[in-house]
Amino acid sequence: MSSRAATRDVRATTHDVRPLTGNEAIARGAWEAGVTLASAYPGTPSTEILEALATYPREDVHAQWSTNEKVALDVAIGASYCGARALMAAKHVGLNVAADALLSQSYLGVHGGLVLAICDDPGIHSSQTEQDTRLYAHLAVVPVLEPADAQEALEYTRAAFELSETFATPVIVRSTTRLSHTRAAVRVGPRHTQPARPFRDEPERNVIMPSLSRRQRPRILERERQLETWFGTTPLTRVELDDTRIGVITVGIAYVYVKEVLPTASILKLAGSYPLARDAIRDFAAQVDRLFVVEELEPFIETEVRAMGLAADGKAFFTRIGELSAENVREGFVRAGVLEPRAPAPAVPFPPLVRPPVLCAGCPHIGSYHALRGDDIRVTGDIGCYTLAALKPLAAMDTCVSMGSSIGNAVGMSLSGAERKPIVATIGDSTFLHGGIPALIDAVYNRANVTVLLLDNHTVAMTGGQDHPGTGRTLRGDTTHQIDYEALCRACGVTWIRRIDSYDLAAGHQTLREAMEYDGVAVVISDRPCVLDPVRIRGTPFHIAADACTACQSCMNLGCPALIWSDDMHEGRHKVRVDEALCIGCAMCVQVCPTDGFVAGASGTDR
Ligand SMILES: Cc1ncc(C[n+]2csc(CCOP(=O)(O)OP(=O)(O)O)c2C)c(N)n1
Repeated sequence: MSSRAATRDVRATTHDVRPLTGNEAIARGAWEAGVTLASAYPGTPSTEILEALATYPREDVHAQWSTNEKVALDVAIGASYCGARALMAAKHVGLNVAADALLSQSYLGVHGGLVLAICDDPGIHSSQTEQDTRLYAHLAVVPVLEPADAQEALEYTRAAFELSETFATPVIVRSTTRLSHTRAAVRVGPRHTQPARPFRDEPERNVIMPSLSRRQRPRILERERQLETWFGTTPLTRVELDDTRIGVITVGIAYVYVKEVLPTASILKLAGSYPLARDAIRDFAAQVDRLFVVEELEPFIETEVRAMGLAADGKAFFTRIGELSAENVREGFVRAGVLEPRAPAPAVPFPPLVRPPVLCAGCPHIGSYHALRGDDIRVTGDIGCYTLAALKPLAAMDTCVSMGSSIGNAVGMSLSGAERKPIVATIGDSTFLHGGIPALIDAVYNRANVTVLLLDNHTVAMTGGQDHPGTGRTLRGDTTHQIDYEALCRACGVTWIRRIDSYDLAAGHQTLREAMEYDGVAVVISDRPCVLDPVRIRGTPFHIAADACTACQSCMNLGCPALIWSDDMHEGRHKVRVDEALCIGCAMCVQVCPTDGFVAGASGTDR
């Protein structure tokens, strides 16, 4: 969905049914609950929550991209302080960034309902790590609700705001990739506007300090106890008693797989994993002969159930790595002796082709990293489309840790005295604004000798092309202040700053060498819009003139997917040809071809 989709009337005055993804349903639930502020930093699989909220009327909800997840949560907390219902959304690793604020807020409590929609990525489809957000819920002593499908995503989000205000606590609604991105028929309802709850002018409750936290610590543990009772009695937690030989405790999307695989088993479907509804679990366990826990990722419930002295099986049969599925849950029950093995599925006649991830044809990052190829430079990388430059043939990135790490890593390399090569930190525009700026200040402050290559493609390409402060447009497409990177870097204390065109390979090469010779922090801004966003760029394609290719294969070092092997050979080596459907005419290949073989225009035009 485009973040700049025109606002249409998405309100419903009566109940009706709509096809919504889990993320759209979370947005809907928040809107129905009367949310008036929502903030997020994009990240798969959570991005569409805010994009969906931005399609609701402006007068209902202020929806914004924040510069990072901690800022997003702080913004939501600010709204909550003023009595507004507020939503913050992030992917699981985004909660790492926001965790500091979350833990404090748990102690402070909330005024207006405060809900965090956190989407985990089991299977690491598009993330740095595999993490189970439920562990954060426990750490922060805040409840976590785990919907199983899009309908529940809506209802649980609505309930989360009530829960938040009833118990004065932030509430996490946890989704996972499969739920966030699956579309289903969802019954929607009208919006419930909330009465104003003015700011409580009580600094002794609003300002965190040791005396407050010491006072609050026993209170939040009492809140935990009360929430445990709520989780055991809410209709969102339900027992489906059937064949009592097998009882399964499950939560979230795992419930759907259990139902598919064991339709007649007895099930305790929990509304969430923390605080755990222990009384409901004890009652359920007493009614079944053999107890299983089926949950995605960590043995979070299982460990607690065992600690309660109940015999239960879980991760011995159901994987702790990656996503659950109907297939692997079925296999687990086969291994546990509950189900008979099925005849193996017929083999697929030909296996699907493995397609390694590649940068797009004409991606400006290709030019930037082409200038950094070779063994004579140490290159730290960061998170974004450009992380793919670590792969062959560019192979121009040595390290990558987490968002914003590239500059700090480079500072450490420089100041350790253990690295002799010039050090270049490479970082995308959104990532720079997210977490790179403090590290740049650190580099200048501590007199590191590093070059920072800022890859300005004017968008958050990795997550589908969102706006950020460098684009000068908001989530709703309004024009706003646009960050001036040169002025920003200068304000951080950088004096050596150059701007290059990412497609100009010679200039990139030359400027980066000069930057590396500079003694101190140098910044090179590599500037070209992403070829997909905000509009798909389609220039005149190139082709290779007949017999011009000598199979030197220099152009193949670009890793541009529009350059493909030809069946024609020259001196035993494959020649190259252009996939004209992919080529956007960036002309980077033209600059590396020693025989000037590339010709503008579709093939056949030179014959
Ligand atoms: C903590 C965290 N938040 C969000 C993400 C999702 N994410 C991955 S890369 C990225 C930013 C990419 O934008 P940019 O740095 O501009 O590089 P581009 O992809 O445009 O090349 C985001 C938001 C993440 N991986 N980790």
